[in-house]
This record gives sequence, structure tokens and C-alpha cells, in this order.
Amino acid sequence: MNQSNWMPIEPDLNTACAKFERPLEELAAGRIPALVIRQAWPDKNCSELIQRMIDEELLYDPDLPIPPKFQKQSIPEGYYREGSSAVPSLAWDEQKVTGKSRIDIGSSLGYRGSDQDAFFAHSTETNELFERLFTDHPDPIRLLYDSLEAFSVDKSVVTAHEPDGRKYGAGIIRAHYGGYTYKPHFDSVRLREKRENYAVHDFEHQFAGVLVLQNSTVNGRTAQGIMHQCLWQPDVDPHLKNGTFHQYAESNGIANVEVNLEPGDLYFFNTRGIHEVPGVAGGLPRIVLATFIGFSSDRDEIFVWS
Ligand SMILES: O=C(O)CCC(=O)C(=O)O
Ligand SMILES: [Fe+2]
Repeated sequence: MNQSNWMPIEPDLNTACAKFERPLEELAAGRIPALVIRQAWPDKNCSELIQRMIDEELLYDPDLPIPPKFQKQSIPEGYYREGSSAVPSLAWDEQKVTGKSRIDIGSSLGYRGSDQDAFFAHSTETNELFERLFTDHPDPIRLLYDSLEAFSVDKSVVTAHEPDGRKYGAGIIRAHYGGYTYKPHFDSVRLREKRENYAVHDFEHQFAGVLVLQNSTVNGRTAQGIMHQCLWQPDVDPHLKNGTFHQYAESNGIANVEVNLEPGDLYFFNTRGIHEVPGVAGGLPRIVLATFIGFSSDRDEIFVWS
């Protein structure tokens, strides 16, 4: 298949459902790079939510000096690769130099999962915060879950939980400042993090669902995700680790596509596919609502976590 055949399916649910009997199976098999819903959430909702988060001091205003509490909270670029329990505070000095940092509103399994009790306690607080934030306001997490359920045709979408009822964080809001970059990588609780002690480990496929709330722009260029037509295999690993994936892709004729999104656009992709988001150091941070998704053809429920 050449590059031009491997294209995101857009602009809406009906288009995907008219084209494929089961759009999520196409993602699972890597036959399409992404499912996109354009303007799934009105622009006005995006900007109102961001302002509310700044007012509540969940995010900081990039025009003002960075408040000290965010220095402690910020996540270093590339941290997700580690999957260990180390705290990131040492990296702050480096971030002051590069200006690249990330603020998470939510509970990341990749970041916090090494301590299971702490992870679920943190997730409970996150879910309470989101309840409060989205009571009497448009709820982007609901929108994401409902869209995913529609793509699934006949499955139900729930927040991931353990057999004893402990719930994962329902989603995570991430603000990326100063050109924060996701280098070529894949995400998998099964194949990369090997978190066998979590229920989400049991799903065959992992997807991401991401709603863009604000983009970062410099000279008309915006930060956008690039999907490579390459599902992770062990032999790709050295190239991800050594930073030579682009050469590897080039010499193996691996196609890629940039999924160009505006605030309010929602996309779903297979996180086993190698993907990246090169940063753009604009005045405003790129802010997204992000989720991970567990999908198995033979299971009626789809689990969502962050
Ligand atoms: O922000 C995005 O669009 C995707 C980010 C990503 O790849 C990740 O969080 O692992
Ligand atoms: Fe990713």
C-alpha cells in the first residue's frame, strides 16, 4: 500500500460507519492511521474550558511568570519511556533552559502506575475533579466516550476498572509548553510497560482518543501528530531508543501521514503504531484531552483510562 492509500478517515462518524462495518477493527489491524471527527466539540467550549482551568489554577497563564507549584508538577519530555517510579523533579532545571514542559490534569498510568495504591487514590481524586469541572458545563470526556461507542457499533464504553471496582482516571488533560515534543514511540501497557497486575493489560489492542483543545502556533505552523505505517515489533525498538526511527522508516519505505487537527477536532489511533508529535514553541501551549483505550474484538466492553 502506498502512502496516499493510507489516510485518516474523516470528517465524521457517519463517513466512517458508511465505509466500514466496524471502524475500530480497521484501526486495530492498522489498515487506517486514524479516525477523525472534525469539530466534534465547538471552539467556544474549548476556550471556555481552558479559561476555567486557568481560573482554577489547574493550568497557568503562559503570559505570566510560572507559579512555583507548577514547577514541581511538570513532567519532563520523554518521561513516559521510563515507566519507573522515579520522581521528575530533577528535570526542572533542564526545562527552565529549554522551556519545554508538560502539565497533566489527571492520573497517568504510565507515570504513576508503579505504585498501584497511589495510582488508584490519585485516580479517585481526578475523577472527583472532573465531576466537579463538568457538572453544569459541556463534558468533553462524555463526548469522547460517546463517539468511541458509536465507532464500536455494538460495544459499550466504560472507564477502566479492576474486578474489585477500583477505577482508573477517566481521561487526562495535558498542556504542552515551549515546543514539548513526543518523539517517535508507541504506547502499550502490554508490550512496553508490561503492567500485568492491571486489568487493562488483558486487552488485545490499545488505542488513543485525543481531543485537541488548543494548538501551539509559530508562523502559521502548528503542532500536529504524525502516524507512521508501522505497528511496533521488537526489531523497531533499537531505532526508537537510538533516535534513528526516521532513517529506518525511510530505508524501509514506511509511509507516514500528518493528521492535521484544529481545536475541537477529535481523533482515535492505534497506539501500537509508531507515532510522534513534533513540538512547536508557540506562545500558547498545545492542550489536549487524552485517553487510552483497551479493545478486544471478542469483548463487549471497551475500557478507557489515561
Ligand atoms: O497529543 C497527542 O496527539 C498524542 C500524544 C501521545 O502520543 C501520547 O500521549 O502518547
Ligand atoms: Fe503516544
